[in-house]
Amino acid sequence: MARAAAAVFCAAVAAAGSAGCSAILDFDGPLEIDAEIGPDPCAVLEPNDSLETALAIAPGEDRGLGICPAGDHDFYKITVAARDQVVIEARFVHATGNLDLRLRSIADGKIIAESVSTDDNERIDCPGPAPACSQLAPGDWAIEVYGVDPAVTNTYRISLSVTPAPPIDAGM
Ligand SMILES: [Ca+2]
Ligand SMILES: [Ca+2]
Repeated sequence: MARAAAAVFCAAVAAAGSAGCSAILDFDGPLEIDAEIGPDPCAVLEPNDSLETALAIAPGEDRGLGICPAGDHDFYKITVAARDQVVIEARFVHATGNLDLRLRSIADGKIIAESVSTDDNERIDCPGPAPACSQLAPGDWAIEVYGVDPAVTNTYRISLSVTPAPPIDAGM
C-alpha cells in the first residue's frame, strides 16, 4: 500500500515537471525490491556505470564481478598515497568476451593508462612501462572495466595491489 501511494505521488510530481521523483523512497514498505534484485548477477555492486558512481575498492581487494547486461561499464575508485606502487588487474577469459581496462582521472575522466590486449586478462602497473603509466600523484583515481564490443558480456575479477614505496635514501 505504501509503495503504491508513493508511486502515485511520484507520478503527480513528475506530471508537475519536477525532476526529483527518483529520490522518493519508500522506507516503510517491505524489502521485496532487494529480494527481486538479489539473484541477478548483473546487479552486483551496481550501479557503478560512471565516474560519479565509482565504487571504492581497497588494496587487497579481489572480487568476482560482471560486465552485463551488454554495454555495461564498471567504475572503481582507488585512493593512492604519495609514491605508492599500484597494480590493477582485471582477470577474465578473453574467449567469452573481450574486456579492456583503463585508469582515468576521477576529476575530469582523462585516460591515464589503458590495457587493451586481445588475450586473457588486463593489467596496469603504475609506475610501469607497458602500458605506460607514470607514478600516480596522491589522491583518488578511477578504474574502468568495459566490453570492447558493446554487445559483450563477461564475468571478471578485479584486484588492486598497492605497495608503499621504500623510504627515500637519505644519502640522495
Ligand atoms: Ca556497471
Ligand atoms: Ca582486452
